[in-house]
Amino acid sequence: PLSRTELVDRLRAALKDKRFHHVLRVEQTAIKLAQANGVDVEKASIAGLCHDYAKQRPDEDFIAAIKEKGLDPDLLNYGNAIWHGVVGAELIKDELGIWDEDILNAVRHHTTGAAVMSPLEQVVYMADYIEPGRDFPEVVQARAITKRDLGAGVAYQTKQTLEYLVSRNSPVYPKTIETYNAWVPAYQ
Ligand code: DGI
Ligand code: FE
Ligand code: FE
Ligand code: FE
Repeated sequence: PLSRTELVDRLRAALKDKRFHHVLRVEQTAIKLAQANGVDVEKASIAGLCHDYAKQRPDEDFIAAIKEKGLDPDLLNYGNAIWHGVVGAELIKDELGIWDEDILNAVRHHTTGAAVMSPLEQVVYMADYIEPGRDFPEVVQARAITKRDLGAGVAYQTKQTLEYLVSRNSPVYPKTIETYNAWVPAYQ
């Protein structure tokens, strides 16, 4: 397997500077959330570093991977926002040699969440949302809630994201709605 230094070099090469620095902040935030929640810190580091590995790939790469790997054809109705996690995990497996399914699921679900998420998946989902470079108004509350209760943070982000998508008339990927139904009513 690649060392952390080798992984960082691969991320630096794959991403523009701004995105690369986001990834480093997500890693550090994921490590802290992992320590606070009894999650494997090395897996949190790897997943945090890799979660946006595919973000700057051309659409053709994702379309080819969806077809070649027999992924859900409904994915073709979405775009980079959904593909870079779900399809990006396949590219990470092939190109970075990361085979750990918990890490790959954390990448797959970092944008949409999922009805069932392991503690590592929750850590990466929240680290991406609350890393110190994020500055939308709700992030202050998101950080406080997540520090108190990781699952409550998942519910908070899921509700905010759905409200944001609906307010912009954006298409909602079905998994995002599944995440809402599984997490938000439970935390009322
Ligand atoms: O890759 P990042 O910018 O670090 O963060 P992310 O992977 O969480 O992506 C966030 C974007 O994804 C944000 O603009 C909202 C969008 N998004 C999340 N869920 C959905 C979605 N977009 C669509 N169309 N449908 C969704 O269900
Ligand atoms: Fe992302
Ligand atoms: Fe996110
Ligand atoms: Fe991200």
